[in-house]
Amino acid sequence: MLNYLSAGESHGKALIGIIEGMVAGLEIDEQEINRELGMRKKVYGRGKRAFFEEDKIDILSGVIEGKTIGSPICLQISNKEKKFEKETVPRPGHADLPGALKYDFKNIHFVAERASARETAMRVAVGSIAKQLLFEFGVDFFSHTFMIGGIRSNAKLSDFNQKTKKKRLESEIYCLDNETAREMVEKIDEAEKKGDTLGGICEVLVKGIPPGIGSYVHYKRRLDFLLGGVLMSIPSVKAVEIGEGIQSAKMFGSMFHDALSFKEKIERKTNNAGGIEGGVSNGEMIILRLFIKPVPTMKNALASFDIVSKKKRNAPYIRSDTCVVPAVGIIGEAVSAWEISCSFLEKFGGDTLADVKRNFNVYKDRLKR
Ligand code: EPS
Repeated sequence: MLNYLSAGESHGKALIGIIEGMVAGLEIDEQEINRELGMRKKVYGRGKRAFFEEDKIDILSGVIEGKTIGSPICLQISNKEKKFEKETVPRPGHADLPGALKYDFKNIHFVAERASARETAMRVAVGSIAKQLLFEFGVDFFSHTFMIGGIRSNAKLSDFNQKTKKKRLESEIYCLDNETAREMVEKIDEAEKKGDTLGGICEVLVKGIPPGIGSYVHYKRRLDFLLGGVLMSIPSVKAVEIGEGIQSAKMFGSMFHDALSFKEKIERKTNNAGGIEGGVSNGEMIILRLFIKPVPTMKNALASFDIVSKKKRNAPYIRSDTCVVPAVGIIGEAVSAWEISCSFLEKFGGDTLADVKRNFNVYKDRLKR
């Protein structure tokens, strides 16, 4: 069983992650972890904090001579900014008020310190290790910006490769459609000028997943339950779509479901199911769309009140991100990789990477037959 725990406040000393249950013998590419941390951090629309935090991974245990040894892997990302503030006015839409009521805090920053999306830096590092495991089995991940503030990309992907990944990096907001990318950037600038924020949609794609990951036999093992839950846990994500899930509500069954044929291998002409049927991967690309709300910290602040004096106040503003949509795509890849690797090891598990490969190959042979 693969498990992980994270700790750390947004302006504390560091973020910590501990992974337990990772196989021995997996080569860990530290530079790749740092590259993905950089992609989450430095993207158009992020605030000032993203530009001075270094977000560099420090592997404290579990990896020797570049390979996992089966013992817990402890990861650390140090914070540059370490200071705790005091605040008594909650931001509408943030965890501030429900968190303060729940834990009986007079200082709302005690909530914001952990509710902050800073925590997602560690999730990207942990997810990068999960991706490195799955990459050994031909599984790969990609995300791109699909919509920002109502401006929609025309890029519709049925596949991706290294060229697609390179093209994404040419866009400052990870949008593959140059024309709309420019309009999206202008829209972010407009929001920034108005002291406002913007949401949108990003798409996360997973290819190379064999059929049979996840299970219909118990609801907690369904891959759609696991992916839906983990993606909804990313701060600002308000809805998740799998395949053409939203359109399906308006369609006839005969239009929505992906007809099957067999010519040497199983084939489907469409992938409206988004790679998951009955909570089990079906061998097609997994298509996930994340609907992201505008972040609630705004210069153009909404009405609120002081939880101590009970007096009317505007919500506080110090600094914030204007739009986090492209960063959420990178986080979405990471958390999906984590959930899929848990289900993957549940099916093919072993103590070493070689054990898992042996189990995987036996299964692949059975599928061929
Ligand atoms: C965040 C507020 C901002 C963001 C932060 C998430 O930080 P600060 O309060 O220090 O200005 O930049 O995100 C990160 C630091 C990060 O690394 O993602 C919030 O309120 O969630």
